[in-house]
Amino acid sequence: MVDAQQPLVQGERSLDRDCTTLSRHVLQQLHSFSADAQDLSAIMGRIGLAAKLIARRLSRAGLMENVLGVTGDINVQGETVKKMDVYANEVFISVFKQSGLVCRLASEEMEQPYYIPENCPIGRYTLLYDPIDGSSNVDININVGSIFAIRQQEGEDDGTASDLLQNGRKQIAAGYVLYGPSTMLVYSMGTGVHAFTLDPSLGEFILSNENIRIPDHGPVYSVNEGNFWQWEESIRDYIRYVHRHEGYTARYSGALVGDIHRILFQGGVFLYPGTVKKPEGKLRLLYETAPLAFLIEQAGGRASAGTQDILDVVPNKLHARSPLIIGSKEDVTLVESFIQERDREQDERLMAAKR
Ligand code: FDP
Repeated sequence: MVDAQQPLVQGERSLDRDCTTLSRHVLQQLHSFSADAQDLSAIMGRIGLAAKLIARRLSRAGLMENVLGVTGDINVQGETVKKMDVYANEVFISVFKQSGLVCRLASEEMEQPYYIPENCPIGRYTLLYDPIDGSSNVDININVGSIFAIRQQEGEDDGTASDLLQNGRKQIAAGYVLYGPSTMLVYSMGTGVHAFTLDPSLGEFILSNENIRIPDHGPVYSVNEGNFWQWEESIRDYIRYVHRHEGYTARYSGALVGDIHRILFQGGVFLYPGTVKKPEGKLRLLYETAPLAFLIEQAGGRASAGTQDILDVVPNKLHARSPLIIGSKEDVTLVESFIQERDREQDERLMAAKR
């Protein structure tokens, strides 16, 4: 007879691990079975479902008609829309329709938030997401990602979702999905950072890394150096510094999620700085830089917009952009020191000119 109190010795650990699904893990993190905790657990479960649908389509994309390539449209950001962008955007909407969980979805692919009125009386949450991050990689079968954040609706919505224009510390949860050799979902609800790997045989995300800590320093610097000519001098100073010192190595995949994933586990820094013409850079605050900043801070790293922590930046519109310097604490601080140095020199010149 099996004694229920006695642990099963053989295979016990792997069985326990296989049972730690995403939804169960959220409830464990919240230490609660309250209605609120159940809702958040269900939201994460739905995000997991969206990830599985997207992963399934990506894995067969080369064999299917009308999956790869562009739609011919230009999105609200002025960027070419890929068929996978549209599909993935619709997947997130579909999984949250009639869920009673989320009242609004805001995404890179939609100018205005998508309202699900039937959910609104009960679902106080808004999902912000980038359905396919790194979409230039889609057509060549290289890793891409999805980024998400959950925020709570604050006050009445005036029809423009202006309550979303708040700093990143208001995020309740954030994370990303990496569609790589395996599909991984990494999330935080403000209690550490945890990674799940999709087990295709079970069709479930299973806990693979709990309480991930980013190293304080790492060798990787990840930046599109083709933009060197348009950067501020301070960023060029930093890049010249790494070129002249031993111990650095460059990695840049073209998908933010992949580059951040590497840095989360191995340390280093990712930069997408502003340029002289576009000081706010390319990446979007509400559904790209703020969710990743939330995650990396939870792992013990830092995320900066140059002179301010990303999580303190308040957007002035839904699709606002921000520069991003993110990763290991020491590496982000080093990049900031080059910015401070140039700012100080500029202040001194201004003072001298006034005298
Ligand atoms: P993409 O436009 O291909 O979706 O989200 C923006 C992003 O990719 C990031 O994933 C990626 O790091 C960056 O842009 C790549 O931009 P560059 O080609 O300008 O380097």
